[in-house]
Amino acid sequence: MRFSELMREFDVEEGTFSGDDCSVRRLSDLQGYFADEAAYEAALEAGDPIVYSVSAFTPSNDEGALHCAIARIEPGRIGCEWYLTKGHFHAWRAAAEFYIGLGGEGVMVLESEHGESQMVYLKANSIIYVPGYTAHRTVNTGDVPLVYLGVYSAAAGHDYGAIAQRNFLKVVVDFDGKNTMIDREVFLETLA
Ligand code: PAN
Ligand code: ZN
Repeated sequence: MRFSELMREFDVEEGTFSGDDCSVRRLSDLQGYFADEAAYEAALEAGDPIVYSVSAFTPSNDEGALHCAIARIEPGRIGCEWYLTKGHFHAWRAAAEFYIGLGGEGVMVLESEHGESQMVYLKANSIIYVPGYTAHRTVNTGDVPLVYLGVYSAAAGHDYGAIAQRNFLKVVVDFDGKNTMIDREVFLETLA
């Protein structure tokens, strides 16, 4: 590979690789992902802000190759629930991933195929290992953008289908200023 293909600069503030068009996810792209549907509709009435953006460095698709994404989640909430990514399993279920925090603070929700959940803190100067067979979502629990890198196998692929259908079993919400991960069902009961 040529030198120019081996190196990319990234902008920690913007959360983008230089020379790359980032994919933007607006609130309207996240229909069905937030638990509080009334709060979601009300927020959408007021506008359609960017919730997060992702920029990718994909130097090769050869066997054994790696890809890297840089993402930036804006600060914000829908009801009590913090701004979040859609979340996915890897299409190649066994593919693991490293997440490296660059700025801001948040959490990752990790959920196994059997529905076991964990909340792991993600902030600058921290790294999270997302094992294979694990759905992962990132949540910005701070008041500045959460920026991070994800490093994964080029063969991983993104499978959004399962999460789009049933969503994560847990939600990360701000209850009286405390970040808590609770059962989606329990949270929905508090809204009823
Ligand atoms: C990340 C994610 C990034 C955006 O690079 O793609 O956090 O989240 P969604 O892909 O769920 O919208 C990653 O996990 N790549 O595999
Ligand atoms: Zn991933």
